[in-house]
Amino acid sequence: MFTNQIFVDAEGKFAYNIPIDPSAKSVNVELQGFNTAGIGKEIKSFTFIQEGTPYVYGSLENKYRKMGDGVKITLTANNISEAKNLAASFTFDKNLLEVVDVKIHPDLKQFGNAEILSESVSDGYETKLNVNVALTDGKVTGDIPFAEVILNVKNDSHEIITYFNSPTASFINENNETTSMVSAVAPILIVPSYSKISGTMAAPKPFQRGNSTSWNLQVDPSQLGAFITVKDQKGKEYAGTINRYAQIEVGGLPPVLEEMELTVDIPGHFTVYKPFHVGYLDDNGNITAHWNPEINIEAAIPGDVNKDDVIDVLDAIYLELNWGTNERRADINFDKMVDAKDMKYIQDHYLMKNQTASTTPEPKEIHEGKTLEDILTKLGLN
Ligand SMILES: [Ca+2]
Ligand SMILES: [Ca+2]
Repeated sequence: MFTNQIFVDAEGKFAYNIPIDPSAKSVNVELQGFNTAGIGKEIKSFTFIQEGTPYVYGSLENKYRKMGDGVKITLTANNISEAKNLAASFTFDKNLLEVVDVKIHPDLKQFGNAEILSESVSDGYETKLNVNVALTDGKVTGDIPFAEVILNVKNDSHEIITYFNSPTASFINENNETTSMVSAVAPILIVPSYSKISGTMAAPKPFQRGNSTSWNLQVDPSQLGAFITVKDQKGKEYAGTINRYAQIEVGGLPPVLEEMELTVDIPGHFTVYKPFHVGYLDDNGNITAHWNPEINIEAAIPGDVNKDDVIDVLDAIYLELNWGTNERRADINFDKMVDAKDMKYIQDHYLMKNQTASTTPEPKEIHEGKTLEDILTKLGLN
């Protein structure tokens, strides 16, 4: 359930009555803080339970973590009585976090010897961690931290708020009676170390389906020979990828505020140059990396086979030179044959300049006495 926004007063204070169903065993409440521009990364999570209810809470040593950092979660059982065995489990996104170690909490030793069993099972997008602590010669009553879980933030973790889901917990007393407990684990706020951009590339004309502008599903954009690159202000280049679904992605970008430029280079087409910004200043004035998933690429215009940002007689000459071959650079529609279909794209966009390029040469209508008409005549296309 989402509520409307709550506005703070001039002193940053607010009041809000949280509706809680008295029959619910636990109620999770989350408050997220944003400034008026919608920017914010503050989040507070609360779990409300009936007073005296046995529960397990997973607390974090530090809720802000960077990529590559360790995450220490302390599992504490509360309001338990004469427990000989404590169990807890929760799940998390396996692409963001990995298990490093699971240990008995040192505070448990005062109640006697203990053994710990842990198991992590990955399935789909999730890893499920099961933790089981057995006191071999004692029992515990009240509130006690019983286990420490050490995780690691993976290097491609761009989810700012990372949740632990499906928490379960229980304890077994000396009469072998099992009591299930309410459980919650605090979310981590991941501070990315580098930025990432992603988006979708629109289908260039030769790869469109019928009369629509969407991709012909027979075409695999990852097999077109496209080069995806980002260049930063220092001229350093970062290679990206394009997948089967025309989604582009470039990661590992430096956390900077300056403009960077994305280049999408498909053989036979105008290269698409797209300037973008991805870093931002956080509330404390620190330059912060993040993931911008909305860097979408317009459809590249077909016809520039020699990649000089204009479509002119030089492109027609290059086709003529490679006529009847499968030369990739001249095979605009990627059907493994340089023929009239490819020449048609040059004719359709003749003398066009690449609108996304900062500078372009003047298109040439004649080269060494040869015009497009001469070439078309020679190839029997007129
Ligand atoms: Ca050209
Ligand atoms: Ca072709």
